[in-house]
Amino acid sequence: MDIKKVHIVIPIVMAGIIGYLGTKIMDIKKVHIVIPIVMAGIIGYFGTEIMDIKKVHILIPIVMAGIIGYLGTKIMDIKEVHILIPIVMAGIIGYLGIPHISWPSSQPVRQVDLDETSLVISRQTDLNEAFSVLPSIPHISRPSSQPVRQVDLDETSLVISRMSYPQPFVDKPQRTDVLLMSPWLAPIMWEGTFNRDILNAQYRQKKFVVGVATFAVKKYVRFIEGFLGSANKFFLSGHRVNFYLFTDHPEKVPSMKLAPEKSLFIIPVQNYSRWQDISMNRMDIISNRIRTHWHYEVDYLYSMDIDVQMFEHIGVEIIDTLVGTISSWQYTKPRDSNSYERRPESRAAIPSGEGDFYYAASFYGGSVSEVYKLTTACFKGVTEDRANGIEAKWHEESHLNKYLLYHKPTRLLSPEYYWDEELPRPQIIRVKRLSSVRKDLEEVRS
Ligand code: UD2
Repeated sequence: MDIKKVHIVIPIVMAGIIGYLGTKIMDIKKVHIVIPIVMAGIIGYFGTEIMDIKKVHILIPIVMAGIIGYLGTKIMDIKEVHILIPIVMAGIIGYLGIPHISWPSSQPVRQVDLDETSLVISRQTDLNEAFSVLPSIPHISRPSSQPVRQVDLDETSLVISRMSYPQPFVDKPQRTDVLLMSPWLAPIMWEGTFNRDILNAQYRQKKFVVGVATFAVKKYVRFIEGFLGSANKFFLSGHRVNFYLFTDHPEKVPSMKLAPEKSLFIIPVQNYSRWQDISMNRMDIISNRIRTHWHYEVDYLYSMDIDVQMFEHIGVEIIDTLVGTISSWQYTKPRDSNSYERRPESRAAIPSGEGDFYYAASFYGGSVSEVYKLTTACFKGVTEDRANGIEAKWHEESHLNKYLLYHKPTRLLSPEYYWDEELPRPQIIRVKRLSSVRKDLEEVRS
């Protein structure tokens, strides 16, 4: 039963009966007050007992019904109208009830992590015990018998030490030439919009460990040195980072001295004859590795292409729950002319007229659990496409774009964080933090 719709239907049907009774059978004007009140009481009762609607919904239909009855007896005295007025009023009653009820959203607003179910149950027991000692006071809302979260009240608050830095002013935005916030209020990282010293001071206390997953399969081993050398210097400098390098040629990984807070883990991986499969299977490998290892090893995880180099600091401003990078190729294109997969047969399809930014698969990440959900969902799409004999336009990048459209990133990295070397740099790109390495595609993928 769709409980919400029934809330409109019941009063309309009831009101129809009221009107009918009023005009055809009883023809006693006073009854027009009594019957709708009784009926409305029933509606309200059903509303509160069955449908989880607030008590005020008893009051609204009763008052409305009183007005209906009054109008019927005192003012109009036209029997036919008794059908119409209660129906309209009942429609209003139903409509008033709706905003208080949560409608099932067409877009998921919360993703339930099935692995957390057992945790929720144990928290419920604790809370119930704690509240059972309180006296029963009827007019005070008691906590739901099903608590949905538990806040650790004993957690030590993070205090950052006194620092000297330029004062921020609300009427002096740091940048006026670029979008600083998405429509869902996710900040977009641009040079000149944040103070890295403040961020570092906050971040250091949290002692997070960040993982970076990158792949160097077949001829892409040639990019390892440039990637690791620059990442060692510029990627989360001074913070703990584990680089996880997947390769089919572990023996070709150059020996490199990394900063003390950085570690390199080399993980053998098979190769595939098609470069597209190497790229797409990254999603599956990352998802599996999170479940078996990374879940216990790192707090945040980022996936990065290997054929890149870093030229400026990429710091803790990239840390958030779900992070996407806006593609340097398509950051000004209208949504209908960029590279989304639009064929409805593909699981990566985004309907025409939809789309926020075009995200690059070369750099995305977030908390380990969010990246797990993302990679699992994207690879499921890849697998279903394979079974249906279709491959998305830009492979796993298309699936990533679909995912990030319906699971909005909590933070966005501007194209500074992946600038394609082939493009001329416009003024708004004040720094090129990370850039692709020029390559002969045919040669390197052969
Ligand atoms: C785009 C995406 C890339 C991926 C690809 C899929 C950007 C900037 N990059 O890059 O993330 O979605 O399209 O079409 O949006 N690899 C190997 N060996 C190979 C081939 C690939 O190790 O033989 C790995 C390597 O880590 C590489 C990554 O896969 O960085 C992506 O491949 P690519 O860089 O050749 O793909 P590209 O430049 O078309």
